[in-house]
Amino acid sequence: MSLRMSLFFQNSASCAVLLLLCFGLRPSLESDIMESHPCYRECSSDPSTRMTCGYNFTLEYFWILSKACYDCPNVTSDCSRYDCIAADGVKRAIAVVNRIMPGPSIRVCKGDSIVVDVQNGLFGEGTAIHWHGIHMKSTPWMDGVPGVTQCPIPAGSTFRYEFDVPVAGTYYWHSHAGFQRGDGVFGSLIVREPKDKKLMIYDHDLPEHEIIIWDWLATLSLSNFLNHHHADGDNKPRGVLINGKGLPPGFFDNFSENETLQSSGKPFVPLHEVRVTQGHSYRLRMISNGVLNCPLEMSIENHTMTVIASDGFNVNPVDVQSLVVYAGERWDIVLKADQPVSSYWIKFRGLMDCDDRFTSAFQVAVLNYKGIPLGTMPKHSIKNWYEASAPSDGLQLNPLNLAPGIDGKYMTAAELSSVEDDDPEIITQELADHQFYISYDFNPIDNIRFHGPHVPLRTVRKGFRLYTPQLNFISHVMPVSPFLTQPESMDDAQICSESSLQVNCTQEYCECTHMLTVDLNSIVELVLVDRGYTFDANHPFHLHGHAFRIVGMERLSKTTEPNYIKELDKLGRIPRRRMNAVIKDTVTVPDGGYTIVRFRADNPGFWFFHCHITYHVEVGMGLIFQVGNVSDMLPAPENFPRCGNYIPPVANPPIRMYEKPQTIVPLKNGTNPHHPRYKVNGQTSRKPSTSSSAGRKPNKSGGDRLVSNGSSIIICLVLFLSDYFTKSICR
Ligand SMILES: [Cu+2]
Repeated sequence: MSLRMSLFFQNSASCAVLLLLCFGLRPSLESDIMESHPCYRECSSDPSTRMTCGYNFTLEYFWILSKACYDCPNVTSDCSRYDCIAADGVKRAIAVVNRIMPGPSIRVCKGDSIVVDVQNGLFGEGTAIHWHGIHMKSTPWMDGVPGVTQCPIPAGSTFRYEFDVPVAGTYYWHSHAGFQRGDGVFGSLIVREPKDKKLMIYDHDLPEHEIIIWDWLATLSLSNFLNHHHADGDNKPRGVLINGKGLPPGFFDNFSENETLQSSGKPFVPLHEVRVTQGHSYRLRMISNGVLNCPLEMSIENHTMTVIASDGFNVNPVDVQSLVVYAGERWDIVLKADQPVSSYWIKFRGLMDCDDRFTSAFQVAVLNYKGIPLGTMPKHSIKNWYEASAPSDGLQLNPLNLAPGIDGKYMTAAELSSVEDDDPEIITQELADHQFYISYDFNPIDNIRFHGPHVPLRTVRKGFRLYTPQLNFISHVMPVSPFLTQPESMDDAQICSESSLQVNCTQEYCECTHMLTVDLNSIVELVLVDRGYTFDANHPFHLHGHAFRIVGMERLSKTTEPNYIKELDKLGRIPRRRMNAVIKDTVTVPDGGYTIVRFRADNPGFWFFHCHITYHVEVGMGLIFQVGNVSDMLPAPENFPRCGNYIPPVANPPIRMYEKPQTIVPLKNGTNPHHPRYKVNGQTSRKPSTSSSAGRKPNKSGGDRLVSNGSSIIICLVLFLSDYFTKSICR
């Protein structure tokens, strides 16, 4: 293309953007705006071209279909207005950055520096941003984990993140505080490198082909979490979003058999559209911001996908028909536009808590070839979870709860081959320097946070029973002061691990700051065991500060125990992969099986390791790795924000009133007066209600005795007298 031609096209694009702006509309793709950042450019190997790339993030609570959306989705163009977040067209509260969802994309070149000023505009709530997959080797205090690498950024204040990106790959950023990630605080972070035309098996690597997928609730996550953990609310995602767009759950419920998306005339928010030119090939960068237990099975109608990288590390390309993506994973795929010019569905089907036993959550995006008008959709509709399934005859990568070895139909992540150089010691060393068995399940234990002495697990009905996901029967609690930047505040009494605890945590609830310590530069092996007794959940584990090699994966049975695996290992029956083991930073474990990972602990600091399901990590399904001694770690910058408890000594010991502990030990199943036994499904004998249980306390014998106290007597007296006088006066 001549320079004049290219300028013409650039100017045409600018004119189009200008016209849209005149009408208060955003360009059709968010990427059209973000592409204008000077750091999104052709990458060069010349070090002098490195840039420092600046971004401003403003966090705030916001609303789907706010007034900025005018008449969206009835007027489709209104959905593209500035500040309009339309999502799937279902109103709810959200937390977002710069009033877009996903938040701003960061697109830079390998070797650049990134500076992000995060302004916390959330109401009275702290935050921190984690740069998922970036190892922060020279700036460990920028990892963005409150309590581990920094203090929460207080509401109203601004924190500047500054770090380098020495390794190219597909990453993403997200809030690591509370449930903000699930409510919209996340975005892509893509580090490109100079094109090596000999190695490239695709023609284009475009911003519009970054695709973030996640499961979506009907309300703010916190509200849903509280209902699930303190009452009988469920924890099932209602829907799925693709780059923040999608059809609402139940959209097709009243459709007749022949009715389609187009023929119905029913308004909906425009779907995410991937555009390609026939004969060209494209790198799609898939990012999962998975929130709850909802792995997503992805497939593209009539197209084979070639998987070339995961979590930022290249693999020997594999052709697959479908791919299962777990929370926190990234997958890079080459899509060849080798089909007739037309419109095709990109299908996402929810598994586990999103499957047809629960919410049947699914979503679609559109693949449109050039020549097909923008906004066109395939003539047939994908109307339900079953129609969103992947073709059954092709290879599926990263399947749910399956072991390696099912040739031709399934391929686990462990069976991929890395094309990165091997670290000889990680691969060939027979025994790692440190080996940790990390097993987990949902434990039926009286977690004092949700099953305190007044509502022990065994006394409440099924819908109210909450089983606790723990690592080695320990619930991790974040330190109040970050270990990395305030190591002097570390309180040994709060730190524990399986080996240091003196109590039987299988019987008693154990919570502490769960920490494992390893020597700097040692080889660490983690044997992750999903014991698999309670629920068929799936827990994707993410390691900060390092990537690991997957050297083993197996499903032994429906359930398993770490001791059994240890015995098998002694007998030499737990093999480790020696060559080309795939490198990742997020991995899942088959239920009733194990995944073994190895990494070189070469990044001194404190690094979080955790399940990437928000509800699980927030109740303690994580732990901290201390890599090296504190003296090995880089000191945080001067004036780095500090935090912690303020409990100064007082001159005279304060006198406090403590509640008398309740003895409810003799309570039998179903005899808790707050939760009398009753059947669900319309056969209710007596539902617990706030009014009937108010004023009742369990007595020592476990009976259901009405107790009065002084205040209730006074209230009754006031009501009686006011009633008496009202009636007297009115008569
Ligand atoms: Cu989990």
